[in-house]
Amino acid sequence: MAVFEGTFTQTESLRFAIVIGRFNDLVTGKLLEGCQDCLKRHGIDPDPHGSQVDYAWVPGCFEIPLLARQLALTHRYDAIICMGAVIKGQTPHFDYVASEVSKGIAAAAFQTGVPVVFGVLTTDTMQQALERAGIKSNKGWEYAMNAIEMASLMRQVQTVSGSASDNRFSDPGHAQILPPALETSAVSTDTPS
Ligand code: INI
Repeated sequence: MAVFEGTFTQTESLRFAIVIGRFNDLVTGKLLEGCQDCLKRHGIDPDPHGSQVDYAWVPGCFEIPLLARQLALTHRYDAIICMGAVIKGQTPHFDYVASEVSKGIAAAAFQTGVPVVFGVLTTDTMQQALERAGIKSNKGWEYAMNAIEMASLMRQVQTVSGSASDNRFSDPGHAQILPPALETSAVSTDTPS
């Protein structure tokens, strides 16, 4: 009946928020540069004084989900890009932070109906993190691509499901339930065989 696929054109009306951890900012600063470069090359103005991208710096990855959810609840953004770097140390601290940030980012997306990109590096060493933040490749670029694709895809699905406000919550009190798009099958599919 239909194939929904995000595109990377017609980006001039898209709006994004970027949530980024200061912890390991040698790495996260580079991820941000890669992300901004990708946005720019796809016609999105990354200037914080412009109208397309807002930024929120948080102390570390543990704080990312709270900001991501809060920003998503404003419904000003087509997608939220979260970036951070969790690097293994001598203690189990890494596991707690990595576990909470991954679960929290997934929850923020499900609870709000807004795409939230998981742009958090989890590595054993600083070297591995740097390799993924510009030395070999820059994952920040990939995270921006994911955000553009999801933003475009969600707009298409929202158009088909009636109105763009269908799966947008303005009341944080409703934030614990799934967005309508996930509760009802808003996009009909063929009867399963
Ligand atoms: N935060 C990170 O973003 N990366 C890490 O590697 C990290 N480690 O390993 O400790 C880290 N810790 C800080 C944490 O995210 C919180 O900011 C802190 O616990 C205060 O809540």
